[in-house]
Amino acid sequence: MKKLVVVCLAALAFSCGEDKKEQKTEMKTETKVEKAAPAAADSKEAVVSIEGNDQMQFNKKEIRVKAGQKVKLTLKHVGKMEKAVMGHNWALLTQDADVATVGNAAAMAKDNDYIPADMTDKFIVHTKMIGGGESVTIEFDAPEAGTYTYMCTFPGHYALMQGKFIVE
Ligand SMILES: [Cu+2]
Repeated sequence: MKKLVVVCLAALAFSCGEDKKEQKTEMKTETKVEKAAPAAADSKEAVVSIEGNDQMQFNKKEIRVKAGQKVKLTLKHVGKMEKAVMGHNWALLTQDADVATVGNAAAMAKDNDYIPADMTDKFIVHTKMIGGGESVTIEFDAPEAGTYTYMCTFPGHYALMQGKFIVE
């Protein structure tokens, strides 16, 4: 009988010790999470978003980034119309490019996603063409400081769908 009581007490003490250990471990984990929480904003990357709609418009006339930044740009087509009728892309032109010249050539380049094959040197970067409800993200290094033009190369869109891309 005495033996049984001793065994029981021992078991009680043991389990009590275990509980304390567990609690300690939990507290440690919490502290760790708190420390790791707020990550510093990364100024090496510029996250840009721009929208195109069924009214043939971009929602921004100007985009500003800093020289040396990596640009992560997302184009979202917030309309409902199909790519074949109201397709949009986002194309960044070199400074020597003429928007109308590129735009008119692009209109004839349906087979190449409306990017004129003989003018690829006028494009710094461009997204693919998307339709309503779609979005596309590209990443590129900001070109050297200066003012550039961006446009949509879908036929007839550049008159309304263009803006300034300013690298500071
Ligand atoms: Cu467009």
